[in-house]
Amino acid sequence: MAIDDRQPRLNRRQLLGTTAFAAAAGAASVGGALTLSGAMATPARAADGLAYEVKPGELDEYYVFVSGGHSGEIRVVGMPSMRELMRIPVFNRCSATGWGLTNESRKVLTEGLLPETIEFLGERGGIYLNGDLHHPHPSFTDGTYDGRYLFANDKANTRVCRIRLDVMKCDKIIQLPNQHTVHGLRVQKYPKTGYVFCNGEDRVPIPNDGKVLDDHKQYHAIFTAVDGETMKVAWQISVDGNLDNVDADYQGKYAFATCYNSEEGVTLPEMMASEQDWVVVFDLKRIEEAVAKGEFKEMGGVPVLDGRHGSPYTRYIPVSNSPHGMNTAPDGIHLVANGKLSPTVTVFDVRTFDDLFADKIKPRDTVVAEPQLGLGPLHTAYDGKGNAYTTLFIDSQVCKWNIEDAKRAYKGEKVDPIRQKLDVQYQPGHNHTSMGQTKEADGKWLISLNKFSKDRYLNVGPLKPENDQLIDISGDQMVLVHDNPTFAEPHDATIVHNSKINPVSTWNREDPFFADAVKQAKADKIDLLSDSQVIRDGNKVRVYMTSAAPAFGLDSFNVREGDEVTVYVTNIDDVEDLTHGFAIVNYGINMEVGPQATASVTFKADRPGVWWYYCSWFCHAMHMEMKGRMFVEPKQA
Ligand code: CUK
Ligand code: CUA
Repeated sequence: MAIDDRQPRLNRRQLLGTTAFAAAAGAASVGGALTLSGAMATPARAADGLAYEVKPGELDEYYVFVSGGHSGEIRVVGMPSMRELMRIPVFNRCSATGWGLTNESRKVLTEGLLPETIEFLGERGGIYLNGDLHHPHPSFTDGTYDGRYLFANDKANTRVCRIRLDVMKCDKIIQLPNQHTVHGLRVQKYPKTGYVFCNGEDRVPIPNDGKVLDDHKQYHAIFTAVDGETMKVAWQISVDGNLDNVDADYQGKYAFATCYNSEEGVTLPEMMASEQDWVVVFDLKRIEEAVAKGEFKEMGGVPVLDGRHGSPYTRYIPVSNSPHGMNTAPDGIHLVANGKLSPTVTVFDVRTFDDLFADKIKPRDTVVAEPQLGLGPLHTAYDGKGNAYTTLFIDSQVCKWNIEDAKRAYKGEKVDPIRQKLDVQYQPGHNHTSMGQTKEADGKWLISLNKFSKDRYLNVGPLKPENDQLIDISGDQMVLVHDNPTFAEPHDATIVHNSKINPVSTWNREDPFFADAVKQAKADKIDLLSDSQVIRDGNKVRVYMTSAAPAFGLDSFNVREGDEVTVYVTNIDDVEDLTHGFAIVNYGINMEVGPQATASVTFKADRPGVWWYYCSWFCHAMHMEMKGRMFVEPKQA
């Protein structure tokens, strides 16, 4: 094979690089003599910076879990290629996978709803059709990702979800009582997750049953700690003001949230009236002790403490009006509240919080820096080398600044903490660094999640995509290397090294995800891996069938008009990437059946006639022929 000009050449740095092995692999790549794995290849570089082009067949170094905003889903993206690898439906419905249609997904979507919501949703088919997913965050053990779970919030319907990272499916959704919206969500980093911290943003009466309407003095905002293992509310605490974003320390002692609307107003001018808002700090030990001693009010079935001003469980630290992002640095010491309406960010030292709760110091004594960065600071990320990267929404820039220099400037020294400002396109919200939300921040990559793309892409009509930009931060200067259009709407993301995540390729037959189906089959004396059979149980009919490329276990089955039919399809192919589907024409049914999985769907056979069912996931040369007929016998007149 001739040397392709587009192939990377060996440069000096690579030849002098880390190991002789890597250099040899690079040479082989240029010669084309070997097929190389992603880890060994030498992709394209920005000037002398990091490799960012990932060639066909190569693997990315990082997973990025990106929020889907008001699309309600999570997206899994490979970085640095920024290729979208997968979508995980959560609060939305998904036509391809049957999320929201299958019995397995409907159980996840309904079992954690509040009783009054179940009643409210009755006439809408029992599930919410929308969600607004902002903050996806993986579980931690000892300050870094452990690859078990990913948690995220639904701002629209006050829910918290958990995604299992072994199968990349959502397995739990709960709705929080007493609270109205969940906005900020972060998890406990130490000793492990542990708690999932959920900020209640809007203030409402508790209970919110119509007895109190416009009297907003009787409204409350609630902060919730969910137990990430059981997905139950551990405790709640009421606070003053509207909670915005939250983070936790690396010591397992404190959580802290930005708060706006200290005025507790209900209109925009009222909310912005005062010059100052605050960061509220929660003392987890004191709260746990109070819960253990029963010093709470039970409301909506969960323990609720009073954390408003004067409470032993909280402290309020004044900061400029309407702060937004709250970000703990990987040094385990510093945390930053981002000013939004103020051009500053406020830096705290968590080591002062013990004294703050002991009333030995004043709230503002916890502040160690407050650099002025530019207009609209929203969120801050870190490189693990002492630098911070703050998005400036109004300026459309990322500002790189040094934490130690900011502290020196705060003490009165003449130093400028700002290292560089880089234009981004346009109006960035969150930004993220590789492993930057863990103690293993590696200082290689930054992504800027921009709210507007404007002229960066071909025009697709009035609704434009968002723009996620990849920035190399490995050198002294930030270098923009890639634009990536995205659909509504990445608010937040987490960048996880691929060594932390180990998904399976085929389902385990013992998986709890379809345990109900397995249990029912057992009761019906059906072996799901071999039997295809129809069981009639009054007007309930259970249709069991296998699927093995390219045939279902049943060419046809009969039911009667008016029957409640449940179809269980078990994919007995034990082959990686061999997913089948099951769709019934004109019955509005489709579902994914992964290798070794069972999926089920229940519907009313209320249309007599012949209805073809077919495999919807391309599985075989004879995929088109993978089909059968459902005969629905008409009711006798
Ligand atoms: S929020 Cu969207 S830009 Cu919901 Cu994390 Cu700041
Ligand atoms: Cu089975 Cu397509």
